Amino acid sequence: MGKGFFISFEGGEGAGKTTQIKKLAQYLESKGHDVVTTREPGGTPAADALWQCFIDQKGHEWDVLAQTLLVFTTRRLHVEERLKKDLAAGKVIICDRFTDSTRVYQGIAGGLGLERVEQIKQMCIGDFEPDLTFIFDIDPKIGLARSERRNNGKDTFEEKHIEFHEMLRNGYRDIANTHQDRCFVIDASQSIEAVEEEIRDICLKNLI
Ligand code: T5A
Repeated sequence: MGKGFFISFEGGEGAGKTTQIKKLAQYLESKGHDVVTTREPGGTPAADALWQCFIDQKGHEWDVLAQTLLVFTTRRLHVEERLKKDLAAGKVIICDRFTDSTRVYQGIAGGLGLERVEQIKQMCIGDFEPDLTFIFDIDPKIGLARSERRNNGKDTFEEKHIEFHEMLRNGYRDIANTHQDRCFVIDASQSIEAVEEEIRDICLKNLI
């Protein structure tokens, strides 16, 4: 049993995270790593069910503090019931979104403020952070168009005005600057193959 490694993927809507998570998981498995993939909000049956409550309220938006408390409730369950155990078992965890999503969606674009997010975070999961974070940077118009083509519809945050999505993009760039020790900004407008290669290179230098 050794200490594992925790990788998170972050970015605005339709940036290509899910696509690349599958590819990276396969690649790392081929190199002999014990890999688990997961996502937030959710990651355990109870956390998934709690997030589904929020999704089901479409049309009656929760205020930003309620959203933040909800995502940190689901995150605490995810960390305590799953992620800490996987790390203790020496696994490589690849997670689609983590606390940086809350910093950006609720703290910055949602207006709650980063200080409030950090206070709630400390209370719920302490200093638990990824070892490595990929931030997918893309013009939101391109990301939203990708999501729409795939979904045939918009979800809760996708239907927000374009300025909201620009705030997300700038927020993620700020997070990358503040957390340079773990964050790598990826140009997500490149081809799927080019993004894949860039991510592998960074993993080779930082993990393998
Ligand atoms: N949220 C989440 C909060 O508000 N606070 C929080 O704390 C957390 C954790 C989650 C929502 O919850 C919010 C943020 C989100 O709004 P979600 O459905 O998981 O909702 O949303 P996303 O994470 O944005 O998932 P998406 O599936 O929309 O985006 P992905 O995963 O970034 O994109 P992906 O890989 O599915 O690709 C989208 C399409 O583009 C194509 C793919 O084939 C696919 O069709 N594609 C490319 N096309 C061209 N070139 C490339 N390089 C491409 N890469 C992918």
